[in-house]
Formats: sequence, structure tokens, C-alpha cells
Amino acid sequence: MRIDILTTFPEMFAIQPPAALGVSIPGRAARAGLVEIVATNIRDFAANKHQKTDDRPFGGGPGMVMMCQPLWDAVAHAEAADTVSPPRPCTRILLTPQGVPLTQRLVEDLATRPRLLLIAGHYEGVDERVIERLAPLEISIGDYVLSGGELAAMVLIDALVRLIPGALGDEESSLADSFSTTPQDPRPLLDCPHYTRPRDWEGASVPEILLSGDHARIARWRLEQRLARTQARRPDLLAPWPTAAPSSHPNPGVESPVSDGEALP
Ligand code: 9D3
Repeated sequence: MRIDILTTFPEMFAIQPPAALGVSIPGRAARAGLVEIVATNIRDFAANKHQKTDDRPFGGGPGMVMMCQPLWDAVAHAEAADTVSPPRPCTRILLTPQGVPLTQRLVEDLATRPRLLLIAGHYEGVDERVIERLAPLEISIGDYVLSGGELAAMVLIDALVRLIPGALGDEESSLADSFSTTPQDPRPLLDCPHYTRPRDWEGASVPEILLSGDHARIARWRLEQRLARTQARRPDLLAPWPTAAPSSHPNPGVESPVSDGEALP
């Protein structure tokens, strides 16, 4: 899989330790050639003499707006550049607070794509005309305010890379992850509590059942713990989920603002 990032801070996407994407699972995957991460500076495509990529908003207001031309040309350049011929089809993604929330389901879908192009930036917003022309999938990583889209892009990359076959070591398995689902049961559950040696730590013991050697009872206890924790901490995960109505637009709801999707069992 190839992942391109368009940003004005390409150095944030270094794959040399101690960079965030240079250590642990993403670092190992990059060095093993399982994923190719290419960061491109949008500034290099600014046609104006001051290499400006943003400008003041029409209508006034705070912050700066990403200009159409540098971003459009950067996308064209990145998409034409590929190590294989013809270039692989590229899924365009804009990281934005206005996007659909990132979920493990969405990560699983994106992990099947041969090429992703992530657009991240430090600006109030992107000129709507270039968003309409690029028609990217717009993704948010949650309802809190970041300084820019770069860390959100890294969150997405980290979540993606660990799903690439061979990226996880023997010690790491994605099957029992919180939020991982199967087609049979699409509802994610939180994880159960974990314990390791010593059996007694400063007067605190380990649940007796985990020392019993009865693997069937242990499996049942762990599932009960997962259900109880999910009910207590994340009841929203157990509630029926509204699904987006089918849409030909990459961003759910753009064509049909009223969702008439079915609830999951
Ligand atoms: C007052 C309007 N703000 C939007 C909520 C302005 C604004 C805040 C932060 C505009 C851009 C940003 C930078 N954030 C991102 O680019 C971003 C983000 C985020 O802030 N939270 C969660 N997910 C994401 S993905 C990209």
C-alpha cells in the first residue's frame, strides 16, 4: 500500500526513529516495505512568488483559507507519481473537523485500497471549490479541536498500517482488539482487564479464575467483563446504530441529508 500526504509540514511524517511513524508497528512496516509513506509539501506547488498556500477568507473572519491552485497541482503531481505503471487508483481523503467520524469499520475499508492520498493542513479551512473538484472522502478523528490535520492523518496511518498482513508481530494480534468486529457481530466491545506477574502486588491480587487453568471458564469470564465494561463505559456501543443512506457521493449525507438507513441488530 502507498500512502501520500499533502501538507505544509512534511517533516512530521518522517519514518526515522524517534518520529511517531518511525517506531513500533508503523516503523517496522515501513522498513519492511509493507507500506510506502510519501509526504509532499503543498508549498512546492504554489505558483505565486512568495510560495503562499493560504489567503484571507472572502467575507472576513479569523484564520486563513487553503488556496485552490497549490492543492490542486499537488494532488495532480502526487497521483501521477507512482512506483508502478500505470499509477494505482488513489482514494482521496481530506482530514477535517467537518468529516465523517473515523471508525474501525472505515479503517478496515480503507486498508483494502491500493493507494491513499491524505490532505492535511494548518488552516481554518480549504477553499470549497477545490474540495468540490477533488471530491475527497472527508474524515474527522473526533469532536475536539486540533491545531491541524497532520496528527489526524498520523492517527489514520497508524490504524491502517496495523491491518496490513504481516505488520503485526506474534505478540500483537488485531483479532481481540477493542473495536474490531466480525461480519457476524458488527458490534464492537471494549477489552477485558489484563494481569501479569507478580500474583500479589502490594496487597493487590489477581482474579482467582485466571489462575484456575479452566480455559472455558476464563473465556466466559473475559466475555462477561467485556460486556459489563462496555455497558458501564460505552453504552453507545451496545445501542442500535443508525447507518448512512446509500449515496454516490463519497461523503455520506451530502446528497441525502436525512438518513433512512436500517438499525443494526
Ligand atoms: C471554529 C471552527 N473550527 C472548526 C471546528 C476551526 C478549525 C479548528 C481546527 C479548523 C481547523 C482545525 C484543524 N483541525 C483539523 O484540521 C482536523 C481535525 C480536528 O481538529 N479534530 C478532529 N479531527 C480532525 S481531522 C482534521
